[in-house]
Amino acid sequence: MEDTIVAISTALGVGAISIVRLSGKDAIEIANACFIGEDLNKVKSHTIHYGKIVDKDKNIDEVLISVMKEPKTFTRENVVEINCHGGIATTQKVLEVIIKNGARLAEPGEFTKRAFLNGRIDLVEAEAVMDLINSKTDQAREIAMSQVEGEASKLIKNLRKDIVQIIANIEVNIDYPEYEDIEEVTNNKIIESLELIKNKLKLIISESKNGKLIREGIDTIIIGRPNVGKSSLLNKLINEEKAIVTEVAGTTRDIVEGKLNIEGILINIIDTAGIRKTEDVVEKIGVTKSLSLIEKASLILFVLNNNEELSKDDLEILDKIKNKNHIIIINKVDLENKLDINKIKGENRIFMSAINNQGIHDLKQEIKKLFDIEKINTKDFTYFTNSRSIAILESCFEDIEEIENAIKNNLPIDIVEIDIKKIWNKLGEIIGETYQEELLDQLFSQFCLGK
Ligand SMILES: Nc1nc2c(ncn2[C@@H]2O[C@H](COP(=O)(O)OP(=O)(O)OP(=O)(O)O)[C@@H](O)[C@H]2O)c(=O)[nH]1
Ligand SMILES: [Mg+2]
Repeated sequence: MEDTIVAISTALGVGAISIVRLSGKDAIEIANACFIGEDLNKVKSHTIHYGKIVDKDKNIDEVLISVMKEPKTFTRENVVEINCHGGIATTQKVLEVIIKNGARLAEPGEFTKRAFLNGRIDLVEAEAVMDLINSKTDQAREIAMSQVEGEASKLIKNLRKDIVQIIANIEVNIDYPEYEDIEEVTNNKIIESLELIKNKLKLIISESKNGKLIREGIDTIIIGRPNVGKSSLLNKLINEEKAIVTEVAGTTRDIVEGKLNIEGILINIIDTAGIRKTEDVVEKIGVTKSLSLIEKASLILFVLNNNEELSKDDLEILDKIKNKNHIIIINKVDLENKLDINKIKGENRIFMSAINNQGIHDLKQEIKKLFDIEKINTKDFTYFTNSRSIAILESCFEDIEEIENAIKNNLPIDIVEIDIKKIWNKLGEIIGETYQEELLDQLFSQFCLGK
């Protein structure tokens, strides 16, 4: 990290002000070399200065420069921020001049990567910086912010402390096996402590999954046979005539997407082609797409027509979705009942008449209940939102179960100890105490340039 990096840190486009940011040992010197105003090498840290950026004898822009000396900066290196006039040409030109004077163009996320490598933030906090930038709802922003502030990392640090405690107990007992039944006592104690850790993990995992929903939204798909009213339902939910509705079966052939917000939780909703056996080439592709989307969705809204008898197709779909989050919607209740409702097992049933706006409110309530949206909303936001952390937590949970079994099967305690240490290491990966270079590259490359 010897070199000094530079990037445009604001969005590229026309705006009142843009910021060109430098970080590194020579940041102040490089900025000073193309600045007319005060001698930046001599100014106090965390001060701001008016002057001009020049390219040899040519004035480029009138600017305000902030000088922040290490270590109290975002990267823990010398940081200079040049506030120049916005607009693509000026900002680019200032960047060019800085590069000419010896800085290197930063890679995406390199500022944050340096903050991590210099120990100012851990990996969870670094990832949360990205989440913060990408937040689309207030809830998402709050979760990200709590991670930036290190609340989530604290959970991991505490779990690691618990594990160290177990290891310490094992070692004491290995070193001083004074009592005959020491082994049994130790084993019971370890299992007890592991159970506690397992419960904590379980809670963090389930809350993290909810947190992920808040950040990314609940991917929801509307399925059902042709003409049951799927597109009508989509339109009512999003309050917009987005999907075409006609009395012709097979109207929707491709997917139609919409978004709605239930008490701050984003629902990404997809209307699909009605599922039926068809010879129409285009419709066939649509049907295949509908079926494949079932696998990926977090919530399935299965629409049936109250005015038609239950068909074999319906039963097939019901079977397909039985193990997934789903709500069964019996639409067209304004028409005569021909559907044998008793044949449909399952609790989540909503009676609806999309045409009369009946049942839409109930459906939203049901979604709220299914995903515990109320609970999500009133919680303090301390959990993990990225899949990487969640996957590691899940694998630690499984490891603990295996260790418990091993202990019950009388595996020697020193081997158990090694496995417990492995969990300690794995948890370290979440916060970046132990990491691999490739992981860092992959992670930070997802950042935007200049962050
Ligand atoms: N009576 C009555 N008609 C409805 C209701 N909901 C939808 N319809 C009508 O049913 C027909 C089909 O509605 P769509 O929303 O296009 O149905 P779809 O499931 O999207 O159909 P495909 O795209 O062909 O699969 C239209 O004529 C709607 O006006 C309802 O609650 N009651
Ligand atoms: Mg449709």
